[in-house]
Parts: sequence; C-alpha cells; structure tokens
Amino acid sequence: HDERVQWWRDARFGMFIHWGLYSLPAGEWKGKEVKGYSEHLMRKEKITRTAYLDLAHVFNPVKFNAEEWILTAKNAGMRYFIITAKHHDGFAMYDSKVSDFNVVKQTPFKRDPMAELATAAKKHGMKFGFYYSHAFDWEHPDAPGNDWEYQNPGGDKLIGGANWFDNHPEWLPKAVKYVDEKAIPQIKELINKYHPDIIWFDTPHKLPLSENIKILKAIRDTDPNIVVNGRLARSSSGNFGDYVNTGDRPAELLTVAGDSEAIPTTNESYGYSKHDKSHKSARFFIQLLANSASRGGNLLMNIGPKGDGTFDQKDKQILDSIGGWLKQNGAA
Ligand code: JFZ
Repeated sequence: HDERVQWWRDARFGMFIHWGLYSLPAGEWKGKEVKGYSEHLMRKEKITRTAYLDLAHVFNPVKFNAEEWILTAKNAGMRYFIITAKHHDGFAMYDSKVSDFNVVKQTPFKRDPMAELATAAKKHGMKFGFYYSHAFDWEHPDAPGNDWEYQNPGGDKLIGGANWFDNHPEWLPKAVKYVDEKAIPQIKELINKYHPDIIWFDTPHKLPLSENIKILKAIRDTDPNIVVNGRLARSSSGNFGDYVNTGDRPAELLTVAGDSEAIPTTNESYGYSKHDKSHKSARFFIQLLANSASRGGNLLMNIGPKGDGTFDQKDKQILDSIGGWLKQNGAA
C-alpha cells in the first residue's frame, strides 16, 4: 500500500474535473435555472434516458484541447489530474465497448477525450486518473438511483435513499446485475485501455459493502498499482481505499489526520453552471493548499469546464494566480 500511494502523497495538489453532457445546459433547463450541482441535472429534472440522449446529439466541444487542459493544471502547480469518465448520469465520456451510452457513439464530436487526456498527461509527466460513478447510474435499467423512469432503489423517494438494501434486500439482484454487467466491465475497460494511476469513486452507501468490495477486488486483480480513493467502500470500521476523503466542504480538511484529500470546487457546483457566480478567491485556495500541505493532506481542486471544451475565464484566473504564487515562492 505504501508503495502504491507514494506518488499521491508527494503530489499534494491536483486538478479534479467534472465534465459531461450536463456541462452544455450548464445549470439551465427549459429556460429556467436549475440550482445546485449542475451534474445532477438528469435527476433534478427527471429527464428520461431518451431525452438525455438528445443532449448527446448536440454535444460537440470542438474547442477541447487535451494538452491545454493538462498544461493548465501543470502551470497551476498541480501534479495529478482526475476527470469524470462516467458520472451519475451513466454517460461514458470515452470510447466504451461495454455500453453504447458514450461520447464516441452518441455525439457529433465522435472523439475520445479520455484517450487524448491520458496521452497528454503521460507526455507532460502528470499523474492521471478517472472519477467513475460505480453506484449511481441513472441510465441503466437496473442500477441504483433512477426512480423517475425505472423505479429503481437508492433514489430520493420510492425505495429508500442510502442503505436501501438493508430494508429491501429483494431489490439487490437488480443492483448486482448492473455491477456485473456494466460497472465492473467498464472499470476494467478503463484500466486496460488508459492505464490510469488512480480511480476515484463516490457515494458508496448506494451499494452494499459486499458489492463495493467485489469492485475493489476486480481493480486489484486487474492492476494492483492503482490508487483508490476513500469513497469506494466504507463500513463502520473505516474505508477500504488507499486514503480518506473529507466531505466536500473545505473546512473539514483540518479535522482529518493522515492520508487525506479535500475536494473543494471553485464555486458551488462541480459541473459548469453559468448561473453559479459564487467563486472563491485565489487567496482562499492558496491558504487552503498551504494548510492542507502542512498537515500532510492533498488538495484536489475542482474545475467544471464548459460544454464547448474551454475553461471558464473565472476559473482560469484563479488557477493562474495560484500558479503564479507557487512559482514566486519556489514551490512549483
Ligand atoms: C458527490 C456527487 O454527487 C457530486 O456530483 C460530485 O461528484 C461530488 C464530488 O461528489 O457529491 C457528494 C458526495 C459526498 C459528499 C457531498 C457531496 N459529502 O460527503 O459531503
């Protein structure tokens, strides 16, 4: 374990990216503002799989430039880069043979941005990996989360949110089917195709521990060197990943000792939202970085790029200031 996480411990500062079909409507649906996390659009607006695919049919981020993204992270002083290969909407932002619900098959863009980023990261010595939503998958007819189209468990209302499997074990076979048919095959696909250094998981309480452990075992069997974050599998006795994640609120950063990682976003939403103007200052992030580094923790700072493939000007300015400060102080 120590050998596996050494690069991550040394890295200290990384870029987190939430980018998907939701980046295009960017917190707006049918002319009205959708508050909160823009990447939760499908759930908030109860969009069907078919209607969500209409978004894919107009997703064409021709300004996307993988090398520019990696260099932007590098210039900000970041040493690792983690991007949403699949968020809760279930849409694969890579060329997946496991599911047609993917960027190459469904968009006019037709390119594989994960492949381009993996190549650019390697070229520039940036550690690289994926966010993969292993529990929630709103497009899949058997996965936890979608209770507006499929009436699956784990959503907001029908069959209890977190830990639904305790009260409704009869729904378990469905979730297991999804894990076996989509989640594990896609995770293996990501490992074998792109050789990531790290995979970042989320919302473990939407699957029973046994399923989460099964996923962890599949990862270790495929490549034992992959770093896994603390949100893949959790029980009362702790988490089964390589380190601990604090909550999304940066303040929690200061309460955890040991290998930990905070994941603040520049504003409130992780995915790009054109209405979210709550950006924190560069000064705020520099202080946070100094605080976390002095305690031996990592800062994985989130950016939500736009649906056209570019970074928001506000985010760019924050990143430039952080990079400038680090260079001035001989830290990057
Ligand atoms: C999750 C996702 O639902 C969200 O879209 C984003 O990807 C974020 C990074 O992770 O949301 C969470 C998960 C955990 C907490 C808060 C939001 N938490 O522990 O406080």
